[in-house]
Amino acid sequence: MSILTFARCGGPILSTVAICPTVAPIVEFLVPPLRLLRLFPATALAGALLASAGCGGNTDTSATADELESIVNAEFNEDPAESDAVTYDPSAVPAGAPVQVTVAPADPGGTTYTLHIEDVEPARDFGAHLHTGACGPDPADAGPHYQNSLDPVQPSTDPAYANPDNEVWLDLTTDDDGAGSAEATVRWTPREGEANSIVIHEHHTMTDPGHAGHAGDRLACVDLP
Ligand SMILES: [Cu+2]
Repeated sequence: MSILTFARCGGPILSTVAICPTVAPIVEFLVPPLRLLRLFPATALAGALLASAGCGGNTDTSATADELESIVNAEFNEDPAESDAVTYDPSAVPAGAPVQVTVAPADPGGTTYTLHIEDVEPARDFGAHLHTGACGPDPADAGPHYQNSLDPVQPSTDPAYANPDNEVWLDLTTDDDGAGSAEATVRWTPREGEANSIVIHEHHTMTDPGHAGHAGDRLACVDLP
């Protein structure tokens, strides 16, 4: 079983589509969720989206509304006091662009994260990770990546620790309309209070020794509940 999946072609739950192609038509119908979210209650829609992703035996990355641990729907703002989502680079992540993050339990004992952004810079790569600190006025406020097994050497650039099994990586590539999605499932649950944000970075995450986990400048940040 692939425990980590990236959605590289847009759409909120493409990795699940890859697992169960029979739900693809449903998913494509539901793909612009943030536009629908302006019309429908967020939790109900996310539940519907995620529930629609469940398909027979491959339900390890799906969740119903009841199973969602948290969901954040926000619009980026240049002032972190005004929103749960802050942009540090409005040319790439404009103020007003919507973002959705969901967190859900995944069997056995794991966690599934999804990230969906819209109206950001089209047709480009972004990196994204789970970070320890809350978003603040300074991009550095979100602190380092959350690691399940903490690298004794910080900042961590050792692929033995800075990898998508030990951290949560949500790299994505936006489509021509500026929308993009990613999903990642890890086999663990973060320690209480130690994982507080998703940071969106300049480019996809590097994996080579000395650079592993790095994805360039911090462009934006989303606070988790
Ligand atoms: Cu990061």
